[in-house]
Amino acid sequence: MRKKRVMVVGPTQCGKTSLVRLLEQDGKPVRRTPDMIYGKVTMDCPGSYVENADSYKHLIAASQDASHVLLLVDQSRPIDIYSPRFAQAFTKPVVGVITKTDLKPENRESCLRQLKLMGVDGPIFPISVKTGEGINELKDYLFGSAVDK
Ligand SMILES: Nc1nc2c(ncn2[C@@H]2O[C@H](COP(=O)(O)OP(=O)(O)OP(=O)(O)O)[C@@H](O)[C@H]2O)c(=O)[nH]1
Ligand SMILES: [Mg+2]
Repeated sequence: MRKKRVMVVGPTQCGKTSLVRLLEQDGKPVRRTPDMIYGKVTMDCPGSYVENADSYKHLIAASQDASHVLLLVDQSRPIDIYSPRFAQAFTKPVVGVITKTDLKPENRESCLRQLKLMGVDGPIFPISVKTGEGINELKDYLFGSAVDK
């Protein structure tokens, strides 16, 4: 059986690659992703896939190789981009992630509302790669507590 990866999904510039770097712990520089990037433990999806409903089928197909699907919402710019109940299209466990929690705390409620509208009924992790908030909690959830931090 192929190894399953954590699939990281979210709009352009929401913080996907920044999160992937922390999950991979490989120290590679952040770069724009024109297409899916397969890391050792992650799949970094292009933002355009969630910005265009015609691409949802690619996300759903790619999620067959996923252990979890992380759906990211950017607290600094909580644009309403996902279709209602989008999360329910996946057969893998879906995890809501609110990114950039060091910015615009006043947007937290609208991010939570958005995740509920998307049909995320699994856990929700507020994270910041700047302050480190929520990163260890997310890693524990995804990989268990044995992982290096
Ligand atoms: N303040 C703050 N900025 C962040 C955080 N996470 C990411 N950023 C910034 O947000 C910008 C986009 O981050 P990326 O990780 O490249 O986002 P992405 O979703 O991979 O972007 P695309 O691949 O272009 O769709 C960068 O300037 C990051 O430094 C965070 O937790 N806090
Ligand atoms: Mg990226």
